[in-house]
Amino acid sequence: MPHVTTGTRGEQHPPRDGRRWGVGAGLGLLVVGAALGFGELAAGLLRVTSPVVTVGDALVDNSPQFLMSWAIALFGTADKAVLVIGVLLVLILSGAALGVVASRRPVAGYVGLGLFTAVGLTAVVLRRADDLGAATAVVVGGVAGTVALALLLRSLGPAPSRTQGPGPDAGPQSETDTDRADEAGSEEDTGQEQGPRAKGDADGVPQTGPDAGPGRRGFVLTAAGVLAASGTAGALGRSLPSLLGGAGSGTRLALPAPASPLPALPSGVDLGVPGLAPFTTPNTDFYRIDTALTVPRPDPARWTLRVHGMVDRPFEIDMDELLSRDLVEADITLACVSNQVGGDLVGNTRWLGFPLAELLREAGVQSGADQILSTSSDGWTCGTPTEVVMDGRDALLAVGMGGEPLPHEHGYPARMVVPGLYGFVSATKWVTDIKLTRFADEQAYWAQRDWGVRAPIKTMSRIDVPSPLGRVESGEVVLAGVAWAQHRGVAGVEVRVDDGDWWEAELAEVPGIDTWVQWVTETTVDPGNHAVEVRATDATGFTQPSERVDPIPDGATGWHRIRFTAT
Ligand SMILES: Nc1nc2c(c(=O)[nH]1)N[C@H]1C(S)=C(S)[C@@H](COP(=O)(O)O)O[C@H]1N2
Ligand SMILES: [Mo]
Repeated sequence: MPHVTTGTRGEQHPPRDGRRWGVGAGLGLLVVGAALGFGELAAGLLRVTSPVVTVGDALVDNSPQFLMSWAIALFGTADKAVLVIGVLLVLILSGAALGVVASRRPVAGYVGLGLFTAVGLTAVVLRRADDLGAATAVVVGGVAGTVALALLLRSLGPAPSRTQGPGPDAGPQSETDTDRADEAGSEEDTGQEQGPRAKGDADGVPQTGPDAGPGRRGFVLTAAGVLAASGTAGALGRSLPSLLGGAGSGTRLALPAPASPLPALPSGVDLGVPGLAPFTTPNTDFYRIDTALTVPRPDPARWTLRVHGMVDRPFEIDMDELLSRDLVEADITLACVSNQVGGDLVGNTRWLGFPLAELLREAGVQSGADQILSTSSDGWTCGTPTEVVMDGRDALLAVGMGGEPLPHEHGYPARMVVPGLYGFVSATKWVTDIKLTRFADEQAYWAQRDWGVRAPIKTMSRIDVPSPLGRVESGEVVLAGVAWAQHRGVAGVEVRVDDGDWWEAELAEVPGIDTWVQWVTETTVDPGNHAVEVRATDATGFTQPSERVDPIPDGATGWHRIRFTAT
């Protein structure tokens, strides 16, 4: 590749301020890109969580409670996308700042990169995520960023305020690469430790002789080389897990038929009212709530569940053995404690799994072990009252949902489901560990964050039709919705319009007491604005209170009220 020294360098040194800022910011972004790209590649090769995700996960784990509830309330299932965008914005801004500073004071750039690396390593420690491998990925990213910074700075030539090279005090980590790259007078030396990108980058560095600041052309070429190398590394890292097969690859479990299948759902479960939530929530529409930034993908071939703690016979069970057991089916409506009155963090389906109580009986639960502390493959923990799981209800170690293996988002290859308890105290997805312990001795993830400890699902009802603020024709109007009181059953649903008298809605059929029930009724309204309210009474005779209570710590209460307009 021919490299020509242009005669225009004079006007570039020093370039105008705005321009220099722009170049600095661009340089910083390239450096951050190199760190991320190669961090991603290392994570892919080592099959560990990528540095960005580790940092995001650590943020999720350690963000204050109010921020988490706020994010869930405001963004619902999109809270993760918002967090990722936030992390990227911070990276872009700090990367640009790092570049601007580094193009004037290189040492500061290396120190900045060291800080980036330190943040990543802190996140690894906080997450205790795949420890050594994840840390290695962070360090590889830091080294790549350092090398990129050195190459880019050198291609820029001496900075105006830079009277000497960065010298031996360059940056707290990966000194070797940095110093070598910076002190080296020739491309051959810098290329030495750069692995796959050595060629591209070396090519990008113009050979303009010892005294010539390589200038704009050199910078552009180096920048292009760095960009190409980082992009390739990042893309490769992202696609490696599926290329290498195994965990996360396309192969899905083939589920056996249930040993004791449930009869088909009664046809009367669905009233077929347009706009009303279907009795069975399709898997693709099922709400998703968890703390995982990237969906964990444990390999079913290597999956095991360990049952231990206060038990007489601790054991471990793998997927082959689990699937060879007599599996049962159960219709259960799952609900999230964060669901607001009228919210949609609730769904119903038919689950396939092995009774949790039987597993625990095999292990022999010792007296006093009042908590089942379950842990997911990504380290989330959940505390479930032992007596609830053992009381005869259909608490499952589930492998199937809606006639299919669990979708990855919903806990593949195995999760817990306990009818009557909010998900955060019962429904561990990607579960790999069950420890019998005492509530007094150990606290699960959300309990540590001031949420409830024993959290039965509260009796609740929701209006789906008309839609909130919807328009309908005056005259006969259909009102419909769902109500739930898992493991107690819904005895009745009452409705009132414009604060008038309550009347009983008609209930659809249900397969049991663990699911929600559809309700429907009709009324006549004049043109104008109207309000509908609903309240359910469960089979214990308890009627939903009107008092509005926030989801934290153990579930919202209040009557769902919507407004609509009749024309
Ligand atoms: N591993 C793991 N399992 C988890 C969670 C989590 O954050 N991590 N969240 C729980 C919560 S709060 C709820 S409401 C349910 C939601 O299950 P779903 O996403 O399948 O609807 O999963 C539970 N299981
Ligand atoms: Mo939840």
